Amino acid sequence: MVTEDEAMRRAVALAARGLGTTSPNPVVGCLLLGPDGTVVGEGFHAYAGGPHAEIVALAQAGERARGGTCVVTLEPCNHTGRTGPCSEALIQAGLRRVVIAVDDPNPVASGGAATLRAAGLQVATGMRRAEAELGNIAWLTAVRRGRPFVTWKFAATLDGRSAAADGTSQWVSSSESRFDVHVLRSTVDAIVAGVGTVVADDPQLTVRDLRDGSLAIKQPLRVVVDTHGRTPEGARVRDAAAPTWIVTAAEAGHGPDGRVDLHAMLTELYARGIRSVLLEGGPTLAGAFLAAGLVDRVIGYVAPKLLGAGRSALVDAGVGTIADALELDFTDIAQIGGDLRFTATLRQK
Ligand code: AOF
Ligand code: ZN
Repeated sequence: MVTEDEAMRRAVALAARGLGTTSPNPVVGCLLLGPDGTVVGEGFHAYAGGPHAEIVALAQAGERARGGTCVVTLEPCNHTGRTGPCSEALIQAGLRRVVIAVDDPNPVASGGAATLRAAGLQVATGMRRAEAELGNIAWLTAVRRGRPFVTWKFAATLDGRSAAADGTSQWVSSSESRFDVHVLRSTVDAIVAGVGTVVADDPQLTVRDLRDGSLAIKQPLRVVVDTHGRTPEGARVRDAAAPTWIVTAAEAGHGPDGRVDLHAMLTELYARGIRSVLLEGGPTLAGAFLAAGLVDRVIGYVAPKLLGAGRSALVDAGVGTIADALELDFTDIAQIGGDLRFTATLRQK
């Protein structure tokens, strides 16, 4: 026997197992409780085009779901897309009650709750909503805004420097932090860097196992923001390890500053199915994203070092006076090796 609240907690945890592989679809977790309150089926959405979480759980439960309760992190879909409507499948399976954490913001698929109610099922929404929202934050934000969810990631010393006065920047953060970044990369659809970083550091921008250097099977799209097309022919971002899009202003259009139009670039990425991007590398590019209001979350690795002189982690974010400072809320703080990792979300202006 589990309570519905406990079942939802487990559904949110199950959903997270799809992180990094479901785009352009959401992560979804589902538990089915039989009439006596025992778990008779569970499932999560593993990849776009694959069965939805509810269908996986129903297949497991079979007849045992009849008269029971479906506990699901996202409103069941109501449309025939790559698969059939989950609302109908739940009705056919004879469920009595459906508990939902978050309403579906996708206009194509929403309406499942209404369909279920019309068929006489009890529907309750909002259980553990905040937790489920956080678990699906990239997809939900992307669908609501029509552009990918943007995380700016940086590494810096305690005094906010990401390179020393002579330009050296390797190993600002610990090996544990660098490993953590590869885990972070594995959860996003694209990694974005500026051409300045590509020219200066020649990063590969792939997801690797740092113990043996082997490449992960699924690689995010590499995106280089390169106004004038300066990416060197032999740059490692051009290798065959992952797909790459080199975005020039000629292709994406010019923004107000004469450089690549970042709004247009993100809109195009969304159209290509990208729901989350990790913005890495380039204090100038990060400043441009922030100034344009295009950063949703910041993850900073702060090393217990001081440099005094050196390059700032961030250059001009369009803030000239303290009243205009960009404001954030910390959502997580962790110790990674000897470093601190903070996660913070930007307040909407
Ligand atoms: C999922 N997995 O478990 C649920 C989803 O592309 P389709 O046809 O698979 O439909 C995707 C939409 O279905 C998705 O954007 C979301 O609105 C809804 N629910 N999607 O991929 C799931 N429950
Ligand atoms: Zn569905």
